Amino acid sequence: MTTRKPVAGGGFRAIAYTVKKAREVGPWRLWRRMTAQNACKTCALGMGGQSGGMVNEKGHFPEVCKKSLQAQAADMQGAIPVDFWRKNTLADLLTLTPKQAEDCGRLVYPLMYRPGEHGDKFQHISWEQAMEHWANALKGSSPDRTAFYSSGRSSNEAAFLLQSFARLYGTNNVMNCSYYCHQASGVGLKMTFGTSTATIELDDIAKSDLVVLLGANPASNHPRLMTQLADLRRRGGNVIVVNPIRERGLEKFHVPSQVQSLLFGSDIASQYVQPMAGGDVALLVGVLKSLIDHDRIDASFLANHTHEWEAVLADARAADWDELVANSGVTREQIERMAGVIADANAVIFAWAMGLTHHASGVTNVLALSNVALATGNVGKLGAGMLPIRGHSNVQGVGSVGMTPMLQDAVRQSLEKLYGKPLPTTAGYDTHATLAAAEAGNIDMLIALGGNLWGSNPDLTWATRAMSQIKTVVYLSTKLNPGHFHGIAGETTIILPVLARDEEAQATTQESMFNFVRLSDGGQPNVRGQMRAESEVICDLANRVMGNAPVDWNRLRDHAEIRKLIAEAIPGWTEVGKLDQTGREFTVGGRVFHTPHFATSDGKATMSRTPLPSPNFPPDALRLLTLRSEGQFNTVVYEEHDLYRGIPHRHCILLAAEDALRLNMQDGERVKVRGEAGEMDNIEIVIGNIRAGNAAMYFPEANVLIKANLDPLSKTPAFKSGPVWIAKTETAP
Ligand SMILES: Nc1nc2c(c(=O)[nH]1)N[C@H]1C(S)=C(S)[C@@H](COP(=O)(O)OP(=O)(O)OC[C@H]3O[C@@H](n4cnc5c(=O)[nH]c(N)nc54)[C@H](O)[C@@H]3O)O[C@H]1N2
Ligand SMILES: Nc1nc2c(c(=O)[nH]1)N[C@H]1C(S)=C(S)[C@@H](COP(=O)(O)OP(=O)(O)OC[C@H]3O[C@@H](n4cnc5c(=O)[nH]c(N)nc54)[C@H](O)[C@@H]3O)O[C@H]1N2
Ligand SMILES: [Mo]
Repeated sequence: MTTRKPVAGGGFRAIAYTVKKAREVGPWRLWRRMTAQNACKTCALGMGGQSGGMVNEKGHFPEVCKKSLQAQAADMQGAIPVDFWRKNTLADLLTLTPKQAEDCGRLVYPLMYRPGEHGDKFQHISWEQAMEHWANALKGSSPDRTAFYSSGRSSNEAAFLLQSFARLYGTNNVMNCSYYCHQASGVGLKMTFGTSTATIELDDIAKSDLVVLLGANPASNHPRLMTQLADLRRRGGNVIVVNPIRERGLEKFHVPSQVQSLLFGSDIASQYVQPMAGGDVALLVGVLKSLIDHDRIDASFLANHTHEWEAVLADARAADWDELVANSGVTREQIERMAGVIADANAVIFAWAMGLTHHASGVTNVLALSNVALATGNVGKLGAGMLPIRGHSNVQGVGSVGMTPMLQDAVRQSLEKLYGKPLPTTAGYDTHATLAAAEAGNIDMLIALGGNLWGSNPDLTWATRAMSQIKTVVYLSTKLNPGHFHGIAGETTIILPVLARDEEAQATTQESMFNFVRLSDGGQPNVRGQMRAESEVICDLANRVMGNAPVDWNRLRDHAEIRKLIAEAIPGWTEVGKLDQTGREFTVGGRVFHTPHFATSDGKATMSRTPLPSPNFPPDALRLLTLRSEGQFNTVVYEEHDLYRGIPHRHCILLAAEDALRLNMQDGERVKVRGEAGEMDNIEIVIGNIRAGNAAMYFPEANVLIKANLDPLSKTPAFKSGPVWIAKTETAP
């Protein structure tokens, strides 16, 4: 179906979709999977766990959204047919779109591909062959030429095991998808508060009277958060949305579990600010300037609980309004109105996602936001604080348990004690640096625990080239994506079929974006095959490579044993060691601040100066935001159209009417879009409500267009401000 009219978020369409999916995979089976005691597998809001599926951290039921159903139903698909691999050469597989790859079904046995062999096709191999090949390759590889990647869908147990194995093997080349996601938030928050995650818990939202939501589209990506925002408006609070696109679901949302809201919709934004992409630093400095001008700064909070406030306020005072307005693309009046609403509120939560992090100024954005929060005394009290809206369901946990390049000293020392062996202290490659090292011929083996490392990269031509320089790539995956075919190794590519967390025989844990650790019971797969638990595969590998030393890897096949190690090694996680006895889920210690005493040596927060991003941008280019539709989960595409934005298919570019007029282009016209890394032809123009000067296209397809312009502090690529040029297409549609 196609529609060109944006519709409000949520509502009956979400319910109709539920019914459709239930029919496809069996209503009873789907219901059982949805209500089992497992954490939801999509976003990091943290549904499910011991209180049962579809229950939030405060015990509220039913909490369900379309994409959690989508993901569940997709994992319940049948197996990829046996003759699929016999029929298709690599060249055939390279033509699959993300949706076609996803729709192939579940991976059920190990596969191997070596260029040119077996008619250039993937071969079905046994687990024994796969593991032996992998272990031998690792034994022959050198640790500094080996890299480990993890997405955020895996369990804490699997991630902890894999990073432990990597360190003991001798490398810090350990990274996760966060480097392409919220790393800028982690770095900015750590610089300011000494911790790198949300400073609030879920309950705080109910105690706030203003949420400032920047660069996030929770109507699509975190629908359960919309219930909280709708409730906040209903109790008389405010929501300020800062986003270059007028996302319809952030104006009005139909909460499916509330009758009144389902029928008539709930208002969300009370003020909608549309900056230029990358204009947030200037906007936030403007807010600070206005607060100073109107004497609305909490001076005693700054003096008692922060460092460096004098320099930050002096910069804002000295900033020039004309420059702030030009750089942000927002009028002074709008900025001052926003500042006034923040100043009038009692308890403000500042929430953000990729619209702030996916820029070369990603960390600066987070610092500028933290400055506004501190200047108004809105951190370290009930109902107020910082909320990075995390992506994958367990991306925060994967990072917490150490799936990051260099470990904190304390964690490394604890692990050294536990394993009785010194661990590497080198910097290790982050995600982009791994690909760059691969391109330079410096990586022999890459191990990917889930995800689609290839498709997540900017400049996909470069990513393909980089991955082809690696000798062996091993993927542990549930389903196919184009990364398995484009991210092919020079010598051997192995795909190992694994169980999703909620199909594993043993319980696992996950951490939500509110620092809440869930216990998931596991369950059974819906499809027959040779899939194994991720932890089992890692223990098997470790055993083959290292034998029984320095730990008994066979003992660690028991998840309760892994949890004991996590409890000892990871600060704030002692409770995870008791989880098997008590079943009591918990909030990680030392992260939530309800008093202004932060995790720094003297308890004070540190403000940072935030220079405005350089206005050097090709004057004839548009700023391209690459984003998600409601019908995809990252590189996994479930539906081709974007219902909420009224965009009929994925080969579209969203443009403002005045840009289209200036370029002499019409709605529906097919054009060529050129970026710094490549071009896409036959792209349909959709005219919509986006701030003039910006354009939007879908990730991952648009990754062929953009070059990696990295944030120097977090190494996050600027996925949301690459220059693009549009030209009339020569080929007729
Ligand atoms: N349905 C669904 N849910 C998901 C995902 C998914 O793919 N699909 N992915 C998961 C993951 S891993 C993540 S990280 C999150 C992502 O969640 P989001 O960050 O919400 O997703 P995006 O679509 O990348 O973009 C967010 C918004 O930022 C705005 N934006 C872009 N540039 C700027 C800017 O310069 N300034 C401001 N203020 N706004 C800007 C865009 O217009 C868009 O509305 O969602 C998670 N949940
Ligand atoms: N241009 C542009 N690029 C971006 C972004 C953007 O907004 N714009 N967003 C970035 C962001 S925020 C992120 S997080 C990354 C996404 O980075 P990734 O996390 O690497 O990618 P995903 O698409 O989520 O990975 C999907 C694959 O994970 C596997 N999988 C799913 N479930 C499981 C499981 O339970 N276990 C295992 N082992 N495998 C599983 C399946 O094979 C599936 O195809 O992309 C980044 N890239
Ligand atoms: Mo993400």
